[in-house]
Amino acid sequence: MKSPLRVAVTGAAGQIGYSLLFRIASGAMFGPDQPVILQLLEAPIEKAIKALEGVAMELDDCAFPLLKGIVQTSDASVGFKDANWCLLIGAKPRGPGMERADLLKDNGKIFIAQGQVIDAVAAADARVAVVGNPANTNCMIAASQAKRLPAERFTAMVRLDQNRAQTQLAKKTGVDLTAVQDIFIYGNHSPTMFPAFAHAKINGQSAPAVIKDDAWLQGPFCEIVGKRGAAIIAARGASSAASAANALVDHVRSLVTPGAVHSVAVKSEGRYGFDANVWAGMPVRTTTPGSYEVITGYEMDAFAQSKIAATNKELVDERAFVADMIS
Ligand code: NAX
Repeated sequence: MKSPLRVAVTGAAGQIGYSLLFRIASGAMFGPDQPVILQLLEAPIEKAIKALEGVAMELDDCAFPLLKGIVQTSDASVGFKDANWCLLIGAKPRGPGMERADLLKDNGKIFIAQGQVIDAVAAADARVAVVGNPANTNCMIAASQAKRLPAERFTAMVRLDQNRAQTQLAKKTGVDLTAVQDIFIYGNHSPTMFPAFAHAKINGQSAPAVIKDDAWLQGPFCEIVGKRGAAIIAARGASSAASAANALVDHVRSLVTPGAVHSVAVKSEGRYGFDANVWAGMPVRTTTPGSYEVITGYEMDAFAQSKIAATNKELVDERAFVADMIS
């Protein structure tokens, strides 16, 4: 039997946490032969701590053979201790009338503190995946605090956007979902992100050649994917939770599966028109478990370049809002 992986999850009693933890414990994230210890971190709020107790009781009641321990804490130095994976979901939501700059700064404080503690106490091979919004910039902030862990270990999730785009292309063409490949998300996890449809394949053929409707691809397709989160809030009265948890399972599973090709927000080295040192969604190929290389060489036409310029501008603006915190 392999030794257990320690998986730290922040915001563990939140709605994404509630959909996620049971799947990690069942083996969906790290495989059916990989035991795990869940280290659950919540905000030091009585209601959240109490809710976390209930979640831990339910995890116990599932009798998952792979679940070898549960830590419940509101102390980051306990939650991240020796963690191999740190899944950062907990974040401050945008309140009524709150300015974007204030949201960025409030979350900046959380991610600076967590970045420092992770760097100090997590395992030598620790990997960090950020979901809490604004995910790309929160990830950049956490990574900025790391002196021991390399920046490539810090990724943010754009997989939900990739999954949404894949499904929309399959629905449009009436093919099975698995016939749609190589649809990658560039940029910010926000309505500005760009699903690069020109490189997607449907049954091995170029997606635009199969769909024969560039106006739909450039307009409604990009809009449906970009505004899907808002559409779910409008319909459900709450933000995406199960699909976000599922996307995080996919994000990590793909990152530990050599050869997997998928969209991840990673530190930009200036490729595809992104400023260096913003965290931007782009296609990666997993090399060894937990490590990846950016797939280079996709040609961007004028439309793609303009979309990337817009999402890059948003990332650069977000970075400017928090520059004084991370310098
Ligand atoms: P919830 O409000 O249900 O849960 C968040 C939990 O985090 C709460 O239990 C809260 O007590 C906890 N928390 C807050 N600050 C904390 C801290 N400093 N340390 C530990 N725990 C803390 O939100 P939920 O629906 O679970 O969403 C969580 C985050 O994911 C939000 O920021 C949300 O915007 C973001 N999302 C990101 C997505 C993505 O694709 N990157 C998609 C889904 C989701 O919108």
